[in-house]
Amino acid sequence: MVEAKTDSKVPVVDKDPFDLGILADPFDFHEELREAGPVVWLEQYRLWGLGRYENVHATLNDWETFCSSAGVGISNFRKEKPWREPSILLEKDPPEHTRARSIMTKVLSPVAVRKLRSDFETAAEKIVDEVIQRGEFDAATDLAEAFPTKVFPDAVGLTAHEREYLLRYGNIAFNAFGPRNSLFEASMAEAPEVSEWIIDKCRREALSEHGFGAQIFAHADQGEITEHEAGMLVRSLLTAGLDTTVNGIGCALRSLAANPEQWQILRNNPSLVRNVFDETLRYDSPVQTFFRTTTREVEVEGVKLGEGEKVLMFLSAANRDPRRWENPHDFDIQRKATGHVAFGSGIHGCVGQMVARLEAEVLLSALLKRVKTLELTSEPTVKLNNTTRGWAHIPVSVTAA
Ligand code: PQP
Repeated sequence: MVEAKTDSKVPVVDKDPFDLGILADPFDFHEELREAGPVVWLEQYRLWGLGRYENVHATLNDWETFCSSAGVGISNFRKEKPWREPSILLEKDPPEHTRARSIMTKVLSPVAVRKLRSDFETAAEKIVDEVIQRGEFDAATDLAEAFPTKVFPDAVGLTAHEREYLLRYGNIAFNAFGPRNSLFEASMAEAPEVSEWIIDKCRREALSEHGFGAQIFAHADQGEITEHEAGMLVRSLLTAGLDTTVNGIGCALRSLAANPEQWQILRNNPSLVRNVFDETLRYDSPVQTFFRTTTREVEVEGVKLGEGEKVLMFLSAANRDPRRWENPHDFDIQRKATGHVAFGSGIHGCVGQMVARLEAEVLLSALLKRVKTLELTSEPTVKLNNTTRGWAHIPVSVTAA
């Protein structure tokens, strides 16, 4: 526990950012946070919060002061035992991080990702054709879940696809970055069973000869990493690669269905499809928050932060900061949305973003080719998680083009 730091200058926010009601609809809370000040004291957890773009961006880009190796969730690994062996990518600082990162950069290179396109397109066309025949469907389960859970395990080289396990593991890992609330407890109850399954899938023998998994093990063969580290990087891929894209694609479909004029703009100009994804990530960021831990005493905007203290960065509040964005609460696929921090920034900036972008582009393009109108038939249902934002159900109807 951190000692009280309520400097009279520091705005205190009493609301719980991980309250289920706030997670379900966080936007008013984010506004409160940004307007309270550049640095706030979150009394509920006794740690620092950042909601403005400039400060979130600066913190992401100062890994020497705001480290990841004490965990990027609320738990401080220097004081509490992590729920699983820490990631050698996400939960490390240079120089260890640099070694893992350079391997992932190679494995997920533009050339490697480009090779996936035609398989992704075939899968997208099949899935989209099937839902269009039905006319009415659930865009969350039938598209946003169905597509990544088909193509991503193939790309990694998982031979047996138990999509349900992969989604459950992601849900556990992302809940585990948060506090011990009901979401955390429910997740942890199934962690032993699901973790056992995941660890088994991270073995060299469980992976096909082609795919990202085998590429990672090739670096172990070169002596750059150990066999165990290779398995840990496969675990990173499996943790990071599914829930994030499921939620990202779901948020894109929900935003388009809720804003039919944007769908029409996109139909008239399909080259906007990649921008749609950036605008989605800005507007409805699938990864809402990450933490850092201070490595030294540091002053931020006149506020003194002590050493070893947790800082909660609200990526999604930064992505709607009116100081950075015009009309931040409008979903506008024609705006310049790049520069958002939904993929992070700096040395931990999302190394898998090209795969995510490709998935979104291919699925939306397949839909765009075949669908004239996309409309909600009832209110979408939000999917609650301590870190991610997404939709459990998006009931829609479509008419064929
Ligand atoms: C959002 C790495 C990255 C990716 C890990 C790990 C877990 C999650 C993520 C989060 N992540 N995009 O375990 O190494």
